Amino acid sequence: MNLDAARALNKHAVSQLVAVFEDTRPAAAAQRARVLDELGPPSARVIGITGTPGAGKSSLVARLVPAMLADSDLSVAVLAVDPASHVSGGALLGDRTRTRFATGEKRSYFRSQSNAAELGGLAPTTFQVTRLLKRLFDVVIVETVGIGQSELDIRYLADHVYLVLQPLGGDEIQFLKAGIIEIPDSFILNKCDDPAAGQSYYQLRSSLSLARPFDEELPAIFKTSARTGEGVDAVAASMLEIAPRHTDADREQYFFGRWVQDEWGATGRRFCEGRDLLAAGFDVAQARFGPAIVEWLQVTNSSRRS
Ligand SMILES: Nc1nc2c(ncn2[C@@H]2O[C@H](COP(=O)(O)OP(=O)(O)O)[C@@H](O)[C@H]2O)c(=O)[nH]1
Ligand SMILES: [Mg+2]
Repeated sequence: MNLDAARALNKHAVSQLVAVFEDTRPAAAAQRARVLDELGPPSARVIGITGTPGAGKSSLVARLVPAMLADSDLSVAVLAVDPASHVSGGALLGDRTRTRFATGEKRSYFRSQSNAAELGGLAPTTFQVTRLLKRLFDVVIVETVGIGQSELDIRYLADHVYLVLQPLGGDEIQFLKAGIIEIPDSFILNKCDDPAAGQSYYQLRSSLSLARPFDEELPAIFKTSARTGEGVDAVAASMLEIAPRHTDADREQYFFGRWVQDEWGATGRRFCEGRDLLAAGFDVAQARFGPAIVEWLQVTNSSRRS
């Protein structure tokens, strides 16, 4: 495990570390704790890019990263969480972003994850990998389809969430249904090279004021074309100014709860009640959870029998 090479953003060294953060075996938790300890506190902002498949997220990210690199001396990592199909579509969509990256550029890094376990949203290890990338890069972009529970996940994961929409030939209702209500912090109307984009922009604005009647200010709506590059610089500039939203402790609390739910269900939630499991840190809590809950169940069962 070469931490110095990873700190210097050597792609192979970074990928080796990423594998440790994607490793779901209990033993990996202790290794993660050591790596995080060595790397020190995170400093990156996490940017979420969500939207239905086909809206143009990957194409946009492939344009945004070079724009951010050109406008700053920051480093940027992209974590693309592809919809389930590891057989066909997913990997290809990831490759679309990858191939448009200048692969020789040291300051950028691309990784894709498939989220076979869930419909849309984040892969179970997405949070883990961002914990690492936030300590190596200045900006971490997470591309994901956002549906249901995962929309809340991305809000906890990211300091700012952009929802990418494409022009819809239709009315305000379609934008309302496209999930514009609460989660996104900003909107990107992509494919503005499409003649329908002008009308869609006004419909999106009016659906937003309908959906958020209590907001003092409507969130930003950017207009872009990943095809022509129009509007990309404005989005990139806004991304470089994002402020932190959650503390790492809040994030760990939230994603620990998600992990317990996924792995142990209702029994796990009950075991957590009234226990400060995170006091010893996220990774230690994860490593100890299995043995601790088994012991608790044994004690509970034997006291019930006696
Ligand atoms: N006309 C037009 N097509 C676009 C634009 N951005 C993406 N596309 C196309 O839309 C399709 C889906 O793009 P992709 O980036 O994979 O979308 P994702 O599923 O949201 O990541 C591809 O065929 C792209 O070439 C755009 O700004 N204008
Ligand atoms: Mg994509």
